[in-house]
Amino acid sequence: MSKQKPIYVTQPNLPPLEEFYPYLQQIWDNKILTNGGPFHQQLERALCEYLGVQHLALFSNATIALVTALQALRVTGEVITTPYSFVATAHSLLWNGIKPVFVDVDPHTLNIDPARIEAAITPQTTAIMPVHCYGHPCEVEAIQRIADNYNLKVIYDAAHAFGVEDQGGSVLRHGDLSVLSFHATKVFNTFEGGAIICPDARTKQRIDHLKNFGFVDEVTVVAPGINGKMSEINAAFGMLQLQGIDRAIARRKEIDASYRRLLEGVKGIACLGDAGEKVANYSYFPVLVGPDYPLGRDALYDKLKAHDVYARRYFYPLITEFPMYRGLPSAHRENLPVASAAAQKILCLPIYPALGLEDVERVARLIVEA
Ligand code: T4K
Repeated sequence: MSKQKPIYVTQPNLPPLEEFYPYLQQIWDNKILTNGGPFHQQLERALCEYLGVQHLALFSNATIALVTALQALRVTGEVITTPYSFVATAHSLLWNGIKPVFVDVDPHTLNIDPARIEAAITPQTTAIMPVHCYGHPCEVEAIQRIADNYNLKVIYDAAHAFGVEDQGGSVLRHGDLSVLSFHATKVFNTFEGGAIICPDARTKQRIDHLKNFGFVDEVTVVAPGINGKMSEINAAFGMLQLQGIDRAIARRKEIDASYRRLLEGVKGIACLGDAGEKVANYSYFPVLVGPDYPLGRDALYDKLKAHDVYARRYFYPLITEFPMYRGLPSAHRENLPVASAAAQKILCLPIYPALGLEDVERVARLIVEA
């Protein structure tokens, strides 16, 4: 067994601790710890500018943001979504008493296949919740056409899509709302955190009320809101993180290129391509382990682990395999052949700014020498 340092699928990007002290000092000085304080306001403005979006509401995490986004648009009944995601996507529907209806994904992007959406629409359908999986944009125009034809809302789970742009600008401008995650494992992290991106000030105001118990002022509560607020510590850290974000994404891009070079031509290993985005964020490095590869996907996962390389099988099992979903008619594997096959083949390799070229070579060598 190797004695090398462990390499995890990701490692949060952390600036030198001393750089955070002045931010903490400011919080200690003004004693505003939460409830839309100065750092919260600053970070909302700074992120709108960085991402090129109009309105953004910060949250304590993306899961609460998804739950709130559905509340904000008063989504009910059935929502069409993808089984190929982190379980929080579908959980946000169950927390709202909404029935998820799963449709299969596109084999090239592993995002929801728009060609499958129409057949899943029923009189109860009120919305579509696609996921920009691995930060690769969905077929936003096709999805919007269907939504317009059937008068459906579109809420994007954009947890992976920080900073991603298509030809027209931020991918976050599509649909009615988009939700970002700033979890420790994400491209841009605030330890825990998230945000809803919305197109107009009125919707942002409703979201701001919903994330603060429904309070409008000291004595007025307009909705059964939740506590979804981001604290000042997280927001301050976000301000600091933003300074290094371009460097962090550039470093991810180099790692992505190194993997592609080192794994090129390895029989049975297919690196997932992009989805035609103009600016990518390289948030994950997914490979598909095919039948031509000498080892099965799980054997490769175990081999890497035995050498202290902790790749992850995002997204295996499919959401539809979990007990609270598997009884749904749309969760049957025959309904989801592409997603089911991908879940058996997928392996996400380590990618994060501090991963050195020698580490990338070490991971690639283990795969090449199977
Ligand atoms: N929608 C989508 C599409 C998502 O992918 C997610 C989250 C959400 C919604 C919900 O967003 P949040 O509510 O979380 O904001 C991780 C994350 O916990 C989760 O945020 C993420 N997706 C999911 C894809 O991955 P796990 O269970 O794999 O995390 P964990 O703790 O095993 O971490 C993976 C590796 O990262 C560890 O082996 C080591 C490293 N790590 C992790 C943490 C937490 C660190 O080095 N430091 C850390 O602090 O779910």
